[in-house]
Amino acid sequence: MKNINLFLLFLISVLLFAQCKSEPKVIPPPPIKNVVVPKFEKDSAYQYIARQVAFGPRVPNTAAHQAAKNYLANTLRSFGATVIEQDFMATAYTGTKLNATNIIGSYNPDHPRRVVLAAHWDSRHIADYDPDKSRQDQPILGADDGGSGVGILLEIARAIQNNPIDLGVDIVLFDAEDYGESQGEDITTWCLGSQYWSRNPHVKGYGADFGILLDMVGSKGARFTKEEVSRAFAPKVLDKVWKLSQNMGYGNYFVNDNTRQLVDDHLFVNKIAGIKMIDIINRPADTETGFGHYWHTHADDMSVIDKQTLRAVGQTLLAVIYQKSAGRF
Ligand code: AHN
Ligand code: ZN
Repeated sequence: MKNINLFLLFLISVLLFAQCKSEPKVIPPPPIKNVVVPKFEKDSAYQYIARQVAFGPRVPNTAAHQAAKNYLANTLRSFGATVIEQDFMATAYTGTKLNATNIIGSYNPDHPRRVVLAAHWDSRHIADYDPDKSRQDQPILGADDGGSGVGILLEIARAIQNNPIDLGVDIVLFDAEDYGESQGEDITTWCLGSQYWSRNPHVKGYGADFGILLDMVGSKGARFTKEEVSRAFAPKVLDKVWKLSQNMGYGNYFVNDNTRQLVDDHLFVNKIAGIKMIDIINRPADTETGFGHYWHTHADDMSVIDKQTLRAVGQTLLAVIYQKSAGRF
C-alpha cells in the first residue's frame, strides 16, 4: 500500500514536472464571439485636438509642453486607463538636452492578448517648410502633425471606458518624434521617444500582437497609402486594416496605393522592439513634399482638421480592436 502511494506520488511529480517543462506558453485564440463596435464620436476627438493646440507649440523644454503632458496623462487617467509617464532625457541633433516623456495609457494591463495604438504628442520646434522664411525658426502648432493622432486616441480611450473590451490595449503617446534635423542624413535624429520606448518598454518583456501608428490623420481629403515599412514588417495587419476600413465605406481615405518608406515611429518599433506596427499617415498625391501642403509650416492649425477624416480613422480603429477582442480580426 505504502509503495503504491509512493509510486503515485512519483508519477504525479513526473507529470507535473513534464507540464512545467512544456513548450513556452502559447496564448490560445479567443473564442469567436459577436461584439458591438462602439460609435466613434468625431466631435469629441476634434475637441481633444483643439485642447492640445490651445497650449501652443508642444516643444520639449517649454511650459506648453509640460502643460500638454499633464493634460494628456490626466485625461487618460480620467478615462480609466492605467497611466505611466515615462520620463527620459534625449539629446537632439543640436546637442540640446530634451526633457521628454512618453505617456502610456493601458487597458487590461494583465490581458495576454494586446494591441498597441500610438501617435506622437510633441510638435515640431521649427517651421522649416513655411513659405515665410522669417518665421521658419519658430515652432509650429501641429494640429495635424501630432495633434490629430493623439485626439483620436483620446476618443478611443473614452470609448473603451464606456464599452469594456476583452483585450489589452496600450495607448502610447511618443514624445520628441518631430525634433529631427531638417534634410539631415541621420534618421536617428527623429523619433527619439519611440527609440527610447522600444529599448525600454514601460513593462519588462512587453509584447503586442501588432501595433498601429497614427500620424497626420486629420486633414480634409487625407490619403492613407500602404507605406513601405508597414508593408515590409506587417503586411497582413496592413491589408486587414485597409480591407476592414474599405468595407466600412472609407475606401476614399484608405487607398490601395503603395508609397515609399518613411522614417516614423513605427520604423523603430518594428526594428528595435520587434513589434509589427503599421503607419496610417496622410500621403497626398499632389504636393512637392509628399505630405500635406501645411506640413512643417505655420498653416498646420485647427483649420486643416476635418471631422470626416477623424471619423474614418477613429471608427476603423474601433472596429479593429473590438473585432480583435472577439477573435474576428
Ligand atoms: C521625415 O520626414 C523624416 N519623417 C516623416 C515623419 C514625420 C515627421 N511625421 C511627422 N513629422
Ligand atoms: Zn512632423
